[in-house]
Amino acid sequence: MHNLGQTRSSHQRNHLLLTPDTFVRTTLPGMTKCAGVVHAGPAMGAAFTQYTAEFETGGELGSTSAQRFLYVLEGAICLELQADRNNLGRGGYAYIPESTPHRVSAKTSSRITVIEKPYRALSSVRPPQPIVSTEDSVAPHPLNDDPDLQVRSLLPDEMSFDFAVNTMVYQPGAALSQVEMHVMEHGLLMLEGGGIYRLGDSWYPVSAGDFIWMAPWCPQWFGAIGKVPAKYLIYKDWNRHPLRFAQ
Ligand code: UGY
Ligand code: MN
Repeated sequence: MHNLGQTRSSHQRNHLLLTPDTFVRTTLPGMTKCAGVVHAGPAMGAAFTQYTAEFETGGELGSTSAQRFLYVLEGAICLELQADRNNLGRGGYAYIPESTPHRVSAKTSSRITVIEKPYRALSSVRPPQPIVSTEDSVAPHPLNDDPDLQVRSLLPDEMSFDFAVNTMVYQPGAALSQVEMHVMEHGLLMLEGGGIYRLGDSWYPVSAGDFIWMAPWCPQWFGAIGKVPAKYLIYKDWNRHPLRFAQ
């Protein structure tokens, strides 16, 4: 079915909205019984890549030498890491440091989101260790004292990490308290509900399944609309000096 060239997807200088009707599947090196939808990467100016991997039962992800974060959207996967076999279901996640051998396979038909980024080491700080956990085990905290906007930080707030991944849950009607403009870039996957996202000088209706990339300093604001909470998973680079080669 076609829709006469209409879509909510939009690619602008400082942001990208990708809606599921425009997703194109591809196979990345090493994937078996698995397809990838690449949402963000260096080809458009991002310093990280994010893709959704869609597995058939028994499917596998390829390897990477970059640090990798994965979050299970649907189904169940097995992560083999440092002699452990970790079973992760919906809401399970893992952080795998750079150059750490591991294997990701699907126990059933599954979807996960994957973030990969070359690590920016600091001479004064040891690189992070692997993390395997579940979102449920992370305590939420309100953003700017707003009890209707709860954030879960999936990675520890430590200098060794050069990026953060959080989930944010907005009760219906809740909104960011300011238009944010900051040096960090974002990769954002809408997980539940919807609302209006301001990106640059445009306001977009967004809902579960949509992906957004925000370049550094892209003006951004979100308000949740509807009768159910809106939830998204959001990546940002941080804890590093803005001069690329400075410590
Ligand atoms: O962490 C953040 O910068 C977050 N508050 N941004 C966003 O939700 N667009
Ligand atoms: Mn932000």
